[in-house]
Amino acid sequence: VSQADDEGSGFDFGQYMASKAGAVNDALDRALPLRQPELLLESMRYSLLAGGKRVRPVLALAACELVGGDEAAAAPVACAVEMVHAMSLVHDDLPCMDDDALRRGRPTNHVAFGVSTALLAGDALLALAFEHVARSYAGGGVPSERVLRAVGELGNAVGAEGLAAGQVVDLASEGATVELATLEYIHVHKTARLLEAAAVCGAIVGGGTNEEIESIRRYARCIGLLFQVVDDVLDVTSTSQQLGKTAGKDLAADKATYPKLMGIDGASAYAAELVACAEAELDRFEGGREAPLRHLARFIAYRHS
Ligand code: GRG
Repeated sequence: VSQADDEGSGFDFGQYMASKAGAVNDALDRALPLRQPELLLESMRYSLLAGGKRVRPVLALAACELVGGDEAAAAPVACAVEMVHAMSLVHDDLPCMDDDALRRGRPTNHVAFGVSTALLAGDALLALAFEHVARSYAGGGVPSERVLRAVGELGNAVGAEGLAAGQVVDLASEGATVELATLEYIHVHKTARLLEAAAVCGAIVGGGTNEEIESIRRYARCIGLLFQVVDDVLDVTSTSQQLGKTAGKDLAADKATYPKLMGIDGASAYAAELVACAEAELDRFEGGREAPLRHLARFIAYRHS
């Protein structure tokens, strides 16, 4: 996707992301202090506090502010979504799943701590996500109907209609001929669903109307898919640049990707369509509050790595 002219908007997205991600990192650190049993807690902290762009929690905070809520109201759901994300990466890397040795430039959790500890750390992070929400909102401030609705949203995004569903279909598709509809199903569930839940939970606790919440849901689903389409295109174009030829590693690899099923031009056109759809959902919001989410969509579309 080629870069739109973004100059003169007066919004510093890099600064916005850095400051929100910093606040999220501090909140996550406080939510998971090192205690006994140290091996388990170290393993959980290793994956939760090991960097990462923090796109999902920032999405929750930005969606909350977009509907007029206070950022502090969304902090617990923002942390919970990142805990779920961290656990999904730990489990995704396990030998029985993708069997990866590196994540964010470091040994994966099971390489550092062993498979059984990594499995338990993932389980404990998932449990902590819901415990953290329950405890943080117990003091009041956010109406309990909103909290309950957010918990339902997050649970749905994790389970048999969300991440777990996407993962099981992905694993079952290995080595098989994958059609576009199946590829889309995998990415809607594995990647887009948690981004969607992050934004929707933020909008729910921020007091958005149902119409606002559903606009934000559609926006987030578009950027979730966009994330994956751009990733697939970059895999091909960065490899082809390195090799000085048009066929990149993913076109040859035994894995379905958007460029493989739609061609590079088709996948690039699809990415352009997704960023336009995402931005169109923000048009109903006025007053500049939508700037962070607009810039986030563009950041995902126009990144180079
Ligand atoms: C949820 C019960 C339950 C089990 C997990 C393993 C699994 C089921 C699902 C896999 C989900 C998965 C790993 C999807 C890929 C998501 C994705 C695009 C990860 C990369 O996200 P970034 O770029 O990563 O935001 P950083 O490192 O920046 O956080």
